[in-house]
Amino acid sequence: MIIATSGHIDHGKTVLVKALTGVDTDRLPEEKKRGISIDLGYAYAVLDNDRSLGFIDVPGHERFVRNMLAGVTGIDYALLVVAADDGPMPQTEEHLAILDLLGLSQGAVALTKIDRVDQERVEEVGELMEVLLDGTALEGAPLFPVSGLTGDGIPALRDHLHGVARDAGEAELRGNFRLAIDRRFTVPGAGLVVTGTVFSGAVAIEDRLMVSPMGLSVRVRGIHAQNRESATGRIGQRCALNIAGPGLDKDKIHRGDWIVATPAHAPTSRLDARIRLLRSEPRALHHWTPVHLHLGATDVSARVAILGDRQIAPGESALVQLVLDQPIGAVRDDRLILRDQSALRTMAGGRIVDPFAPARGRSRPERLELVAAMEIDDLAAAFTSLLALSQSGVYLDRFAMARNLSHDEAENLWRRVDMVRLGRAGDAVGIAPDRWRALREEALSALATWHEKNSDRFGPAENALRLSFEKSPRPALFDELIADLAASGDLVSANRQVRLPDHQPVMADKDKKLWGIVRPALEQGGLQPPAVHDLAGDLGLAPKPLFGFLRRAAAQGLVLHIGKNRFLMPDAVYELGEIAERLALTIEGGMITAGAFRGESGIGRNLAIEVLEHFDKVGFTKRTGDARSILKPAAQIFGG
Ligand SMILES: Nc1nc2c(ncn2[C@@H]2O[C@H](COP(=O)(O)OP(=O)(O)OP(=O)(O)O)[C@@H](O)[C@H]2O)c(=O)[nH]1
Ligand SMILES: [Mg+2]
Repeated sequence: MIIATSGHIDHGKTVLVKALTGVDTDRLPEEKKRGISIDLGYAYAVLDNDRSLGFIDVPGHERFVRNMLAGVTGIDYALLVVAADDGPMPQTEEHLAILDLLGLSQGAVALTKIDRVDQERVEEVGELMEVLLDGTALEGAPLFPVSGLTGDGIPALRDHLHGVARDAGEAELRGNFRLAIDRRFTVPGAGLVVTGTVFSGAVAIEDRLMVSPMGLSVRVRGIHAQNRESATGRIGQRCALNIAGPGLDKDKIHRGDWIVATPAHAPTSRLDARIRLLRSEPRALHHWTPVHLHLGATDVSARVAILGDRQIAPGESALVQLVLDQPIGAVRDDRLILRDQSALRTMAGGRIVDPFAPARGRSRPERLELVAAMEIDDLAAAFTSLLALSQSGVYLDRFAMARNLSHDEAENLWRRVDMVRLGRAGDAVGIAPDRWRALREEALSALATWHEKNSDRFGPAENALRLSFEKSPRPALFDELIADLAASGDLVSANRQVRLPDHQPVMADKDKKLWGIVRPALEQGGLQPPAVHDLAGDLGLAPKPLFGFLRRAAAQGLVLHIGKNRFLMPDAVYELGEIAERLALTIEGGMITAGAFRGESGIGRNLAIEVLEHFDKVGFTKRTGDARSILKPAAQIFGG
């Protein structure tokens, strides 16, 4: 468990931590000289054989609230310190407001310096604190009168903290590993060490991690968890990680960076959040107000875009989009604090709802419905609501990343939820089963309508069918739809054209006769039948009408128009596709050039280029520079 102090300057936080742990956390010469804390201090107290309590001691000075914030965003338990002689002071209230905005409900009040006052004063300040805590997340927190100097009351406070830690047990392991870096230093002989609070997941020696948001890959060489050497570290602990990696040096890493498991590395600069404006704010919060956003151990300047209503009244909670000046790492539920532009006062705080918010349409009704779904705490309920709202499906990786789900947690969720899962790993999409059924039906009825109007043709180009939808699905989703319909035998897809299985294009008698002559000639031509002009010569036909006929035949799917003036039988194109496929397998990297393809297929140079261009057009290959890679199996594109 990690406990952080908080409270006004000079109220005895550091002395209290020393009384509890024996450690003086004021180490900087400047801190010694001025007798105040400036930066975060760290101390540990042994709890039992294999566990200890971690303390983060924060500075109380109003100028160092930024440091205080870096210390308290990831803690489990707040120890609010107030001096019995002074009573509550401005940073007592500001720190309490921060703890409340962060939603910290676990904590206690330490009433320090009781050696300086009489019992009556102790009771008086106790009552003042009770009133102050009223209505906050810490309402009803126990109060411990202590003296850090005489040791009075310290055993009772210590027993209480130990009891809380024992009752809490180990934090439940969840999510990918994320640690908010608050210090980094080099240790002679060991190298670079970063320390911080583990927000989620676990880490083990030899793990590969990523410094985020910059994206630097590192390896874990050693771990200290709660100040003890350990093979692993986990959520709810403070850890020091000895890391190594190419290009790594101390000056590249700063407080505020994260060190995370690679799947959790997803920098973002637009985040939707629910925030509450402090009741004590003098004015309503307006759209596009500049602020300082504090999240994890970082702080960045940002603007607040209010979703929906154009202002937030003091004391009110609302959804906002935070538009950052630079990217940070964040996931749903990360707690945040907003301070004013000049970093003089705390204004608001809350939690991230969607770390990957869109730049456009952020306040559209459809978008607000999605945000409402994402705000649902229950994982399966939130995902099911998103599915129901998302016409073109939910990107699974994105959902898992936003919620920081580990691979197993995500797979477990996908199994529990009723959905159709589409696409390949990396950009897999989940779609609601009834939506998928509706899409299938729309495709088939649009196709039937098309056939009715064009009974003499094979069928529409896939993209034309897509565009005929009332609301056209994304191309990638539509590809999945066609593949699914083809797999179930509900339609036939070939060369990016589709037809219903029982549709036979009607051919005029005259054309039937011509086809009887042309077909054998094309078949005989194999992979390289004559161009239209030569074919006309061979068959004793006029080129122009032959060309017209071949185009009609192409519309029926009987031949394929390749290049400008050549038509091939579909089987020949399929075979050429298989040749390209085999060729790619023999080449490292799988990139085929026109020269290699020509050599392998034995067809002429011009035709080879025209065939490859046709391959690009139908989505079989993709050209990069002078070479092409294969995108899909030949059977899928040409097999229909
Ligand atoms: N008499 C008495 N003095 C105390 C007690 N606790 C702290 N002090 C004194 O109060 C002064 C401030 O104590 P610190 O512990 O440094 O206060 P702090 O809250 O850590 O101050 P910042 O970190 O600067 O916000 C020091 O001179 C302490 O000796 C106490 O219980 N009794
Ligand atoms: Mg201090």
